[in-house]
Amino acid sequence: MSSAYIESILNKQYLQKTFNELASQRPRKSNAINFTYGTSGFRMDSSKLDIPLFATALITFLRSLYCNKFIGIMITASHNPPQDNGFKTIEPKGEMLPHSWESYVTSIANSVYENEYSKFETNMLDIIDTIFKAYPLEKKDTSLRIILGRDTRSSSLPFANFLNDFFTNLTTLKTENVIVLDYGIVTTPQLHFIVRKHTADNIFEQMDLTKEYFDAFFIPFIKLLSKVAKLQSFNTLLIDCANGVGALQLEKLLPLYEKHSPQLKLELINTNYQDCSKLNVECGADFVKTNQKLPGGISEEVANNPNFLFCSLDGDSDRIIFYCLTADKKFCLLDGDKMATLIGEFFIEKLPAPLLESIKLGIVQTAYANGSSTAYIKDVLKLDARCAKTGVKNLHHDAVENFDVGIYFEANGHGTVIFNDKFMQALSKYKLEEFEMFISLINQAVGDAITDLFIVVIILLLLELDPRDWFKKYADLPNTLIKCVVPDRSEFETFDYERQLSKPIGLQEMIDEIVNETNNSDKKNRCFVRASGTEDVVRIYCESSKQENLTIITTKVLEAIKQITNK
Ligand code: 16G
Ligand code: ZN
Repeated sequence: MSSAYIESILNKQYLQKTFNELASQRPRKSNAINFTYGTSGFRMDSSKLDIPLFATALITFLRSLYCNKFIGIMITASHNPPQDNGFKTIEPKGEMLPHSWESYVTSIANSVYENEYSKFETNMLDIIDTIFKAYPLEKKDTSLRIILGRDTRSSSLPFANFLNDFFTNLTTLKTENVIVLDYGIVTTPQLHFIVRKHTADNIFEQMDLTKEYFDAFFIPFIKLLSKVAKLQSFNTLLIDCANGVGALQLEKLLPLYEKHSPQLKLELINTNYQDCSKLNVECGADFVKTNQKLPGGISEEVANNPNFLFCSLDGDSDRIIFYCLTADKKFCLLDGDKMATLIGEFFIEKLPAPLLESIKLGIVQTAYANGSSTAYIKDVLKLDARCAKTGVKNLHHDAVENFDVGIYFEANGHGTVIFNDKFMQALSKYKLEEFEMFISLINQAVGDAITDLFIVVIILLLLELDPRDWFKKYADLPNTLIKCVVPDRSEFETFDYERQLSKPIGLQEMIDEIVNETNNSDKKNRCFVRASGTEDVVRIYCESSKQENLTIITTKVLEAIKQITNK
């Protein structure tokens, strides 16, 4: 396939007209935003997303033709405030867009801004040409296959409508060769599952795949729950749905769950997904993790009830945070680090020693993992702990490359477990029926709040572990995470998995000095600065064994950043 072929099936008049409409509303070059397709796609205030949507649509169109398979687009801004939105594409097997294509979609979004629109056509075709030079393809029976999904935000439906129109009009391919399936409001992990399923089973029409998704993970959950003799430490799980899509999906699941008369009660709060202005507001995984306190919507009586375990989903249900209160009302955060170590411990406990010795089992974290969790993994669990760059895609790749069983979690509650054929073959030699059922609870494709919920609940119940004892496994070092607005965050370049800065020149040396000045004999001070991929800020993370060091360090680092960036 060459660009000539693409041009022959591209409705250029429509492309031009669509662009003209968007371009007439775009800010002039001086006010232009530099769009970046990061690990979570494009994400920002929904009013600024027209051009990124256009770029995402065009790249998805090309990607679908190139792969000749279904490509998904998820419309969501996850845990961001209600006025934001975003898009990311999902590859045929449920993965994220390949790295090289991230730069194509970024340049399409920005080329629109950088040039007068009269030059646009040439530019766009230039990019398409570059893509097909880099990825030459023979012309074959091509069809356009797109799957759409969205969260509950008010801007999500108009964006989905734009995409439906765009794909229908963009190509001169015969109608039967243009398949756009709109799955409506789904969680991000559900859309990953749906795209994977269409690819694996060669399905061309829309089906009830959200039901299949639930069956895949919910049935083993129910079966494992029935194996728990008697609930020991908690009898109710209260799920904060962040007023998002998780509420809609779990409300469908709850009646099915109750039919099985399980011992464990599931209760939903913050379920008002119909009121878009409430999404992630004073609730949800990010709110709880950042503020280390209970979300809104929990009564005093429930908070004080020792039989409750709590958890919070985020706005698109791909991450989850657990928490509980001690008898003296201390808030116990059970975050991604705690989940990773819990799962590691469960594998160690349940797998026979010879099997464990024959496989590589390890945990992948990011620079944000609390130092105590990393020490616990290495010193107590005696497992390999690796660090990857922020963004689940990076952790996923690292886990696949380095482990037979790779547990990966970001501290913010985003993660899952992956295992390879070597492990599955080794496992099949032992008759571990219960463990095999446990394995089938895991959504290996992507971090998934709903399946992570099932995993954690089952582990706690099978190990008869009180959530408060889970919390006590290790004590987090005091830590803080703050934002700093800088003139240009792209000036901040990192190495060593984002733990150190190579640019702006001189800043890392200043940070090292600040960190060393206040270090105690335990040398546990740690501080790093990285540019956010989802907001126009840089983030400063700091931890220390002494709470009072945190303010001292971050104040000085903030000053150092100001000094360097104002030069
Ligand atoms: C995105 C990432 C998440 C990461 C966060 C960091 C995906 C699907 N999502 O939400 O994993 O923790 O960005 O945000 O990769 P930041 O770059 O603004 O700190
Ligand atoms: Zn999310």
